[in-house]
Amino acid sequence: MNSVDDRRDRTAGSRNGGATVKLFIQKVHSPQQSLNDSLEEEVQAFLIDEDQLHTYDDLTKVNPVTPTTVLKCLQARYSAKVFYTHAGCTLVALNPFQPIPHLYSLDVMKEYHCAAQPQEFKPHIFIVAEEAYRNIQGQLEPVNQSLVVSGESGAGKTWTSRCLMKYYATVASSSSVLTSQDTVDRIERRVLDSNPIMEAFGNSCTLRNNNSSRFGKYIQLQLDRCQLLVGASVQTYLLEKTRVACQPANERNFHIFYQMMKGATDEQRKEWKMSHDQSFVWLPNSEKQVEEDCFNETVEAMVHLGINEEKQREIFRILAGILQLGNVSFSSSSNESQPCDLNEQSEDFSQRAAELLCVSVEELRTCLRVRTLKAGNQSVLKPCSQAECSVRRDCLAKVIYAQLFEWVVTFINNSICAEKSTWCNFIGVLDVYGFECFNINNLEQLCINYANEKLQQHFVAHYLRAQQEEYVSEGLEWSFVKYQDNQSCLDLIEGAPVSIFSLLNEESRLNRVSDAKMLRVRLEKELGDNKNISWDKFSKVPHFTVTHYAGKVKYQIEGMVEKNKDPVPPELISLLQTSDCPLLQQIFTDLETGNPTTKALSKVTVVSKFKNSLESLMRILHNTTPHYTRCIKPNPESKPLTFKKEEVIAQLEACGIVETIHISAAGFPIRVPLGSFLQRYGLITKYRSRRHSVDLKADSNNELHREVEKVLSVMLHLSCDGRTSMVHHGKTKVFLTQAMLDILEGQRRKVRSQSAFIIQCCWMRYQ
Ligand code: AOV
Ligand code: MG
Repeated sequence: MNSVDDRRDRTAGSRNGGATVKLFIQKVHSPQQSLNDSLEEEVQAFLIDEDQLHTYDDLTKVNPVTPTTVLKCLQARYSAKVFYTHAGCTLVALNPFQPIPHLYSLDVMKEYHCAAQPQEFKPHIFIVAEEAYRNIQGQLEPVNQSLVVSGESGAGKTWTSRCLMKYYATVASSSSVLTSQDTVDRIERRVLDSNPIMEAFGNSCTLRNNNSSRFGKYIQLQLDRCQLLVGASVQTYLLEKTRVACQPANERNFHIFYQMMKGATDEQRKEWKMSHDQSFVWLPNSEKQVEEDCFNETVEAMVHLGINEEKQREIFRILAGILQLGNVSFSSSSNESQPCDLNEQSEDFSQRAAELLCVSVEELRTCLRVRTLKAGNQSVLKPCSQAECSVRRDCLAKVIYAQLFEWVVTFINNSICAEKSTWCNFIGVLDVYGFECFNINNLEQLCINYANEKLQQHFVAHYLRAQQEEYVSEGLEWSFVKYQDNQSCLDLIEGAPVSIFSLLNEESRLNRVSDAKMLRVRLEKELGDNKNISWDKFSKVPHFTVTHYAGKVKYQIEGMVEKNKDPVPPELISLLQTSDCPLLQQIFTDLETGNPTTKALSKVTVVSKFKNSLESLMRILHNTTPHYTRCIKPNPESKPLTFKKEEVIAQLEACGIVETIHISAAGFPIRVPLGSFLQRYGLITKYRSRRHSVDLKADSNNELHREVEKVLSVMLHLSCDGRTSMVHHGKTKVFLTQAMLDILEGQRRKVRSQSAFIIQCCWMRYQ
């Protein structure tokens, strides 16, 4: 096969579920690629050899394949500092938690990019990257690609996504970057620079990860006809905006605030009305040294993306205003008809906040402490309780931050997105939050886990179901493996007519304070039949437990409806619209002031918005060829080279790897079109390819089938016990286990070396 054919074959394979991709590739790195000529030995070598576990490049080749052997294999590889392993169509990436010199260097990129068959190289994220890149390149009708990176918090998703982006910014660059140290320029630079900005605004130091992404993102890298990177666009999902005003114990606010505090010049501090010794309630754990606290890098990236100095000043003033706002506290007034009191310090902080946000300080103080009730044409002012004032303050900070984040993302998009006419294909990189299960879980976790259910369904639909359908259409029985279909869990969460989401929306629509106990009763009555939901009736706190594909999660009902409504008092929006800050004016101009009407509310609740954005993401994913990378966190402490089995197995189960391995191993992971099969293995029965092409004209299908059958019967005979379970002759393809492929390859090598020997003898005789 020449290299062009190789490429076609590979691309077609990945489109059909990825199996043929591995056909002539997996073999090369397999530990079974011994030089032994004996078929017996080859079969023996296929059985697990504990000393050689680290050499298994594909988990589906570990034999027998069980969660235990797979775990051992990964552990052995991790100890040997091998961090990537294939698992059928998925790549498993173990987080080394330490820099690995040279693993991602320019030279390594070059090697994978220039290789005729990158899959022959050691498993690497660059194989996935290159495969997606070539898939577009080699297709007659190009198909967009998606790289789905998943895993739990701290597993390495964002790191991997950045790595993928760097790869494309390098190999798909118009400049001759592969020979230059200066890897990126112009658009490539801007695309990469979008990362530090988005991470500064959207990432935070949590208990699980010092650089935890608090939003999901799907970035589309736009390629032109010549496969060059000409632009990109970013779609973000569900920023955890509550963090601005409320940071979980021992966690921090978004990086950008700490960057400002640590990196500000005296002049900037003055402008932001911060003294050197000022502390901020909303900036806990400032003393913690976090690598990401580099203000200069963020500002530099902003400059590259075209955020001019004036806009930067506006942004930082707004952020400083938020911090000042966080220091404002309220105390109950002695007179109930009067608004809450502000002590002297809070007077001062609110003054500074108002100045930084460019709004009237009196109006700010009023908005925070007094509610305007509308009755017909009349407005009635009602002082808020101390707790309500704090909620309003937090709400103001959250809405400003969320809108600012959106503005930043829009700006980035305007700066890096190419004109539609200039690009024709894209490679999408999806980096979303992994499955979450904490001691207390609420709406945020429900949304995050729902997103993971959706992605799992996509994975199942695309890979496992496609595999099943292919078996059936090829006349194979699909009885050897059962896969978990998570449709009933999705029905429970988002289905129609009744689901958790629909009941939450209904409750949110009612103009009353929600009662968690009543809602639990309602949920039980309406959804009690679904096997994925359960209750502990004796629990004091009302909750429900959902059985997700990745495990059970207990969700607290209290607070869910309020979070779903996510109400913003209209007075606060009106206040921000009066700001003299051009940026605030801009970001709040279009925001609706009044409370949404009851009818419209169901469309704007948090779950409705999230569901809509996820559905549009799923539509995009369905129209692309997906490539899955599962990042695994080898230990919860983020320690280098520490492998904790229990942690890893839980993650392998949670991301469906165990199931994927079962499917790939229990089935026939290698499928070869009949013609290709004969081209490669026909020589085993002395079948000549010249005759092949001539005779095929006459009776192509029957001829093909007959010849394939001949090869297979020779092979089955050779494999002694005639293991028919290792191979299946389908209507258009031959389906093989890895073991059978190894036997075939071994036999092919043997026949070839014999014929080479004969030729050599003949040649010598004629000398
Ligand atoms: P996440 O994106 O999966 O978590 P990150 O990508 O932020 O996790 O990775 C966590 C940390 O692990 C990084 O900051 C790096 O220090 C380290 N790391 C990850 N991959 C590698 C690698 N290949 N080589 C070296 N170090 C690595 V979250 O966003 O919390 O779900 O919300
Ligand atoms: Mg992340």
